[in-house]
Amino acid sequence: MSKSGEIVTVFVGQAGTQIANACWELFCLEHGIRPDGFVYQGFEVVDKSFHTFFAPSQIGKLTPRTVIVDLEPTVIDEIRTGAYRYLFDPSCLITGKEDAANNFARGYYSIGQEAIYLVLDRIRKVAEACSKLAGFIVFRSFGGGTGSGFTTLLLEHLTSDYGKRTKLDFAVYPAPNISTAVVEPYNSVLTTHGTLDYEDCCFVVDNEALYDICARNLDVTRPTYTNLNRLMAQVVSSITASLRFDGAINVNLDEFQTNLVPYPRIHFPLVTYSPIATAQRVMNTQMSVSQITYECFEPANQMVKCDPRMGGYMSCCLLYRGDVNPNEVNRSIASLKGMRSIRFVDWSPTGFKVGINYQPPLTVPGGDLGKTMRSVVMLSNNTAIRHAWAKIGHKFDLMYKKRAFVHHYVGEGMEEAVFQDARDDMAALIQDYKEVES
Ligand SMILES: Nc1nc2c(ncn2[C@@H]2O[C@H](COP(=O)(O)OP(=O)(O)OP(=O)(O)O)[C@@H](O)[C@H]2O)c(=O)[nH]1
Ligand SMILES: [Mg+2]
Repeated sequence: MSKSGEIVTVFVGQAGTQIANACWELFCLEHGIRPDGFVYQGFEVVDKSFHTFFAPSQIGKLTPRTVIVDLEPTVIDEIRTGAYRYLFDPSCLITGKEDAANNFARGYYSIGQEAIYLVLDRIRKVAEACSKLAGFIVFRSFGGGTGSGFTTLLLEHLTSDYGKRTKLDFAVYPAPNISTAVVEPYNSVLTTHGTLDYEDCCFVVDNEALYDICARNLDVTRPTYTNLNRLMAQVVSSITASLRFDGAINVNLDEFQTNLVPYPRIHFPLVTYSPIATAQRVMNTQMSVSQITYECFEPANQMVKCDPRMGGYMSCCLLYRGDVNPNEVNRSIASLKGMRSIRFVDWSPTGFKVGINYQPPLTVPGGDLGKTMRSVVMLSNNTAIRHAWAKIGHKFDLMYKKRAFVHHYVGEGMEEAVFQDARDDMAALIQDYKEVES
């Protein structure tokens, strides 16, 4: 995505909507914007880069360039009555009457088909208000019927309507301990198959990983979605910081993508964020550049549970924020390169790509994260992520062997053959990863 272009964000389903709450809360804070869309008095706006995410009106009201959609009303109704109700353009909060009932086929075929043209129309309105649309970022769960099915339908349409404009995807990977439906493995495999050719890059975030990080690093014993989403918003903020802030070594997302995606299908970078610590711990620990960089290679800090030492790195991007000295970054990387646990695949040089944004990260009042002077998000393409696909494929197989729950999908207009096609595609994806590894 080019730095000057605007980004239209689309949040889909319950997970998408609730992640929207956390993201816009944080973005508003970072850019000095009040919940009603006006800039805080006394906040001096020097850098207008954030107009990529917010559309300014003539009287100075800033409106997110966003569309939030759910096939049922209750989750979005909370925005309509909540503290941020004046922030959004009401016509961009779209709800239907009936959800997809955890069923990909309802989100993609029956219920989804009824809603898609209205949603595309609203997205068109937001896109036409951009001077130079760079692309779209979509947020959703893999497991929900709307998140999986409707997003698949949407990405297909966005591809045919907007051609080669960049499409990024933040997707919540289902975790058994907090997942809400037994059919989530079906939905996940169906949507991965359905969107593989229609998105440029997909950042997978595993709810179980978020949950464990909240419990372990942030002393939240029983994390709620709000805890998980705020952590996720922090990650999203760091990844998109270069699009919203001017900065010195401010490499744009386009360049990162070029480095991160060696083949079109191998587009699922592993995300790691550091530091993730409470205010208490932040006060007592020195979070140096080398320390936070090193922590990115700690598997427990990853947003997807898999062991990078079981695979090979194809590329590695480090996006820093705050008080970060480029020389220190170079020194940290040099010492990492000597470590045996960090193995690159044979055909890829041990290239690290670095971006630095001098605005320090912010944290929301009442949140779990302690405020730090600096932070880093690492995006690495590591072949070990195939184990996450294998895990979900295995769960799919257990149910599909018995044809369990299949009739719900067929009843909504899906042909049974789609199950096998989707599963085969996932097997092919895993095979693709194996091939690039050796
Ligand atoms: N991180 C996170 N995960 C969520 C949130 N809400 C739901 N999930 C996860 O998303 C999956 C369920 O999908 P939802 O997003 O609720 O479903 P939906 O897209 O609204 O689809 P339907 O309700 O089936 O129409 C489960 O794996 C949940 O654990 C949330 O706010 N944050
Ligand atoms: Mg729902």
